[in-house]
Amino acid sequence: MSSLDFISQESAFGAHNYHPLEVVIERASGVWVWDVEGKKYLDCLAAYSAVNQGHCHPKIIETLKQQAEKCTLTSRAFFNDQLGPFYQQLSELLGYEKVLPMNTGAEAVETAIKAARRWGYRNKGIAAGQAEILVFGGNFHGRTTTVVGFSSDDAYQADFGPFTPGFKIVPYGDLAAVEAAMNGNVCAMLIEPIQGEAGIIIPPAGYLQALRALADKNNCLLICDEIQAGLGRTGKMLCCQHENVRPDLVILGKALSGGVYPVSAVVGDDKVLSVFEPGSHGSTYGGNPLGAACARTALSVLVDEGMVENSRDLGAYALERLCKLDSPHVKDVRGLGLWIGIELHAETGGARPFCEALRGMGVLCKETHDYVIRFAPPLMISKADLDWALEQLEAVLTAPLPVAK
Ligand code: IF1
Repeated sequence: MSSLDFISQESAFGAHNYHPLEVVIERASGVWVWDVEGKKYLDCLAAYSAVNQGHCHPKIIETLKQQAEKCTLTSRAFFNDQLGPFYQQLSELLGYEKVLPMNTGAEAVETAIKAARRWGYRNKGIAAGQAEILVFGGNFHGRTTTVVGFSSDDAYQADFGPFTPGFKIVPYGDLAAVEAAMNGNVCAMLIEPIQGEAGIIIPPAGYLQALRALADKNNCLLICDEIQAGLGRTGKMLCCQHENVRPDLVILGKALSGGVYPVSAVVGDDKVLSVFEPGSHGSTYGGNPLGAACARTALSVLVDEGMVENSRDLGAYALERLCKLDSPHVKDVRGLGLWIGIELHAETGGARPFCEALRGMGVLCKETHDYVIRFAPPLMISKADLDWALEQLEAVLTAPLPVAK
């Protein structure tokens, strides 16, 4: 079958909740992917940062194979010999006492919300049913009904209501708005340290530190959603470490398993995570030995192969080079580590035709929010491959407008 055959098959039998670029990937290795016709592309999306370690990292795949042949799922009705070592490795890596494993990012966000509310009732003494969580304009934390209920984007929530109450949206980056929204019922603030889906929006310097101070002053929790920003993407293990901020809860997903298997987690101290007693929360697949084994290797290769430092160094280099670009189409270039947003002027008509032109040249990027090209290759990319990708980007951005498809 050709690419077009696969695309029509998806369109005929699948719900149309996505609008992918027209490339049908068959095979992948490191930063490279190949389509069914054998054309090779450099992946500059990295599955929205789930393959920070590169596609099909040999060590992670080896772990996957070995564990798959031994034991894949026990449920949490029994112990397994992979979960404890995963807990210890992740706790020690991030400096927290406890880990609670889930599968998808959205489930881990839900877990953090439940933890924060219980902590609010049981430790802070909030009256029953009154707990509030502050969230931020432009947020993206997943697709469950509770989570889209506090989105500020109509596309994510139109006609999916009624929604879970207890969330208050404040503008991202505005400290005074947080202070104004603060009251005795607030049990937590839930924030992305950099907003990915919103267009790689970086808050003002010192903002996270100030939120940390506000959380302490008002006895509420600071919860960082590091599902996309964490695990090396911004050039630190966690994005909040750029400001030396230690959240009460850290939410991880995506790259936690290097893109081979869904593994997510909430990491925190006993003071919060001890609100869960047996029976109060769980998941059939959460903490399964296959996922736990993959996650251990995914974390090890991130550290052992210097991917976080590579993200920091090559990210700074790429940002500097893109900032210097003299392009009539570019309004702003921003980023941290290998996570760069190139915002185009409204007159260009949007980022999609640029991503399509790049696809033709062998570079896969994805637009976000119409005007931003998101550049986020796997963190193990070499300088030579990065240079090649940047040359293609520079060529597309300095040429006349690509024709919209
Ligand atoms: C899609 C976006 C990225 C996330 C943060 C939680 C989740 C995500 C900060 C939920 C997920 C994904 C979801 C995926 C595309 C992607 C995405 F464009 F939608 F927003 F990366 F930018 N917190 N982000 O970024 O994790 O439940 O999906 O495992 O929904 O199409 P999940």
